[in-house]
Amino acid sequence: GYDQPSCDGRQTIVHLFEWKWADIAAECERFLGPAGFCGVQVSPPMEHIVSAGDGYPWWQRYQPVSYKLESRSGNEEQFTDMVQRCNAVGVRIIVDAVVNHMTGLGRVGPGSGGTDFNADNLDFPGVPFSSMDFTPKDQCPSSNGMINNYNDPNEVRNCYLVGLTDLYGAKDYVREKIAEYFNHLIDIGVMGFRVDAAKHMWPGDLEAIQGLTKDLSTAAGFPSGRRPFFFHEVIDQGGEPITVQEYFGVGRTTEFRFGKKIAWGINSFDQLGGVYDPGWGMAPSEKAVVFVDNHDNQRGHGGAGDILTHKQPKEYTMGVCFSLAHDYGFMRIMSSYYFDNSDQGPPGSSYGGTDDVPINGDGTCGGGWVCEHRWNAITQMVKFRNAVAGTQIANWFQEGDNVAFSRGDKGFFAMSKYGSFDRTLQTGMPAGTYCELISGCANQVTVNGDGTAQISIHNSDEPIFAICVGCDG
Ligand code: QV4
Ligand code: CA
Repeated sequence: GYDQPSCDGRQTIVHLFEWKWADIAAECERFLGPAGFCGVQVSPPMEHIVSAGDGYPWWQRYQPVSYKLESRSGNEEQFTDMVQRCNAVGVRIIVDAVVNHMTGLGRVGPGSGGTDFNADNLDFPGVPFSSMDFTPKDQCPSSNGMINNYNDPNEVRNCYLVGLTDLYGAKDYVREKIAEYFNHLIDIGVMGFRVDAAKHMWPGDLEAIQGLTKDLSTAAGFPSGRRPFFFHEVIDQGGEPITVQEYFGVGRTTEFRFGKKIAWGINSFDQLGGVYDPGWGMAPSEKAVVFVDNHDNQRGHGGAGDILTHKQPKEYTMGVCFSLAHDYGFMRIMSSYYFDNSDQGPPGSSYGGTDDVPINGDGTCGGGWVCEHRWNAITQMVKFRNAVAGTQIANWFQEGDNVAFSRGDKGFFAMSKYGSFDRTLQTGMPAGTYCELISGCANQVTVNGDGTAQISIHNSDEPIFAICVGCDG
């Protein structure tokens, strides 16, 4: 079904936000493949607006001009090369699909691929879309045509989101053009799609569009009959009529409440036991995509507030590592660039381009790229999550600022807020000597015949402990 990623059981994807295709290809080969990542969520690959007046912001790329693969990250040839090289090392590509709308009103061409357009005339010849392909005004209940009232689903789905020209998803031609875009990407070899602004699309329209998509490409190494993976960006924090549950028939949904729960739990460890809160309407594990932060809420856009980011490295490390150790949802890691203001594009965007991602001798990134996915503890916990896949949390322990639990009999995780912990705990694991992952196996841990082990944490930057069956660092 649409909710199953196809990456040989690997458990984590990383959003390489604003990276160029050539850099992603290199990162798959030199890092993500060996580290056991399932895939990469890439920035929207279609032609987008170019806005010098706004300082070439990152959000240019959420205003589609056409479905030509000509973006700030590269052209179609570079995109195809990336997909092939990542696939070859078992790392799959997930495309950020912006199909609720085209550009904002007032925008005119040319776009990043040189295509002309005029948003106020609803004229996008690069697809082509014309005025008949946008949601008719009489379907939008708001007085100014914009979304103002999130309590009215008709308004949320039929009006313009921040002035973005809204595609009429009920129309066969629009569905076919979107499916054609998806099928082009499937033919190139991608594994799936993050559907941007899915809350602003009718689930029935998504079902129809997805129904027109091909199975994944066997030439790209996917088993025959495999459906593309779909997850839908629906910001549901409770309190609005549109819920994630409406989208379960068309794949997974983004679970924004998880990131908030993690932030609260890192602040106060006694709340960590309830990070999955079905009583709050959170999606069940097999329907949720989870993340500590995303490209919006890390900079105060959609769903911001009470969110941990790379700006608090220690708390962020704890939040991401706890999430990776947990058994809830399908996990996405954010990989960011440093920024001073919330519109600022990636390194190099001040001149309209994007800089390469340089890798330092110690494996960290330079050039203004944060590369959270390369932070030691986070990288190690990606391996842990693969090793314990399919098991559930057991042997829960929480006391003050310390927490620990096992994943079935496959792994044991512990975290101590102030980096100082010594305790004998039941690990639920088979007797033996294990490599402690965060120390890179500098520390060896003995699990006794009765499953107990001495758990020690003495590290204030990465106050985390992890062992797992079959993990040798
Ligand atoms: C401006 C005015 C409007 C006016 C309009 C038209 O503010 O009042 O009507 O011009 O004249 C940018 C600007 C925004 C501008 C708009 C249109 O920030 O000021 O409107 O462009 O030109 C990203 C950014 C937005 C950005 C958008 C398009 O976050 O700021 O808007 O890209 O470039 C809700 C949704 C959720 C959404 C979240 C941000 O439910 O779906 O808001 N999240 C996704 C993406 C997000 C992206 C979009 C949706 C839109 O994750 O990154 O928005 O594709 O919660
Ligand atoms: Ca819409």
